[in-house]
Amino acid sequence: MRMLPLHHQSLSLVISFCLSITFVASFAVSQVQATESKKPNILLISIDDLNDWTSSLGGHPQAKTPNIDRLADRGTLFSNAHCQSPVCNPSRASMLTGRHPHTSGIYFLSPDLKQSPVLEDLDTLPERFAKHGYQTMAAGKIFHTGDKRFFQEYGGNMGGFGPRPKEKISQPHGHPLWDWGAFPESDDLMPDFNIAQWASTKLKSIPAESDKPFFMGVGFYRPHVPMFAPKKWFDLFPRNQIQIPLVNDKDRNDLSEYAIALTNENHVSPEHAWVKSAGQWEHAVQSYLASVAFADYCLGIVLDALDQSPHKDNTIVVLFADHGFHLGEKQRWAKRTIWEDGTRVPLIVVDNRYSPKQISSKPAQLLDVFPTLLELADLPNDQSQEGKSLVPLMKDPQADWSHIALSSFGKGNFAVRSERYRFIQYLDGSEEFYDHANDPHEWNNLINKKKLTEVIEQHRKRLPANQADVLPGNSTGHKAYQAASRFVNE
Ligand SMILES: [Ca+2]
Ligand SMILES: [Ca+2]
Repeated sequence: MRMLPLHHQSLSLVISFCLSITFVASFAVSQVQATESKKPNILLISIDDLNDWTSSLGGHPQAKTPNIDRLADRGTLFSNAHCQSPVCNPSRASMLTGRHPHTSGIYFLSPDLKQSPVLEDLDTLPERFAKHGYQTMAAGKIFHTGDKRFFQEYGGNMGGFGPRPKEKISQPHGHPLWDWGAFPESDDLMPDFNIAQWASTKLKSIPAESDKPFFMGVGFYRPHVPMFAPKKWFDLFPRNQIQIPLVNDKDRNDLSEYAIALTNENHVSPEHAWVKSAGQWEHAVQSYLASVAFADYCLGIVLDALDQSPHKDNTIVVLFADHGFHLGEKQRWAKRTIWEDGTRVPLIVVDNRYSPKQISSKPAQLLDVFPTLLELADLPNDQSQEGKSLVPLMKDPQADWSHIALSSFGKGNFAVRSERYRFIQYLDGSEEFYDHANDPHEWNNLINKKKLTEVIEQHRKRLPANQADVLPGNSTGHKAYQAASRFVNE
């Protein structure tokens, strides 16, 4: 529910008291105009590779995220929000330009967004706000790379994925970033802690009477691998009490060879069989929970600073993660799937003009953030945006909502998420259909259920008719896509 803006209330008071005193009344009116012309500030916070393991989303019963939950309590939590792509680069490129991967051709970790002919001349989200008078600044990871191209001031990545020990702790082989365990000694050695300090200092130093509103990006790197955090964060989750995700050993029997190849072959993450046989499953889950708790702590530093700053009541806060993450679910690890574990993300929008403590289970997408912020900041509407403003769901979380969330992993591989169901179609023509009302783990592929034929067809109709070719690159996604292609009959 939208509340009456405060200045309207005070204006009525001023007018009723001072009706006969023209001088005072005209002074009050000019004050109101000054207030109205001041745009809300924007604080955009990203947490890299955070899946639904937050207390408010319930993805893991032991997750400890008091600050994410505190933020959710202040605004609208989109509990059925999904990325456009389960990989950093295409997810962020899509969200920050307002174009689907199948429009830009950026489906994987490369190329850079400026190498897409569709995206190269578009404003990114912070650039659009800068054009409308905002002072833009960021630290950490908002874009996949090269943030300083898009913000007027860039505080740096502060060391990105952070320090690493001389020898790997937990996974002796594989990609150098793929490791987990208690490291380093203290929080101040973690880049995210320094990013939070940077944001905290900035928020307190921008004066209330600043003539420009700000757009601040704060991008945290944990829980992205390496899943390292100081030991005190591990101590919150004793290893002998860790609950591992539920896995159904027969789950893969109803998947196509293509689906299995696409999600397993040529990936850099460890194989599930190795994690189990090495006795590392509980340790990896503990490391992820510790990394999430640490990232949440860093978020808390920023929220505390906002609350202590003069901008507390005039700042819209958006928190998002760029994609999901498997920790053994469906017998796999990491990102790069278009199942629920790969696409579901935290998405919270806080704007004090709307009711707090709202949860909407309508399908929302990261692509919706751009038009939502344009509307909340009262900037010109942009019809070319491919997402939809979520403001109607901030007014009424249960409003009629015909939109779906669309995720892809390479041309021809799409997931359609509605309020209840997930439909998947792969490049080889194979399909899956899951009913979240009865099957939250997506174990039972219902694609051949006769009584669901009609509802499946409604989802199939949401697939995009036109799909850009995959722009060339040599990323993990390109390699997995290539490996699976042998199962496609021309
Ligand atoms: Ca990511
Ligand atoms: Ca299954």
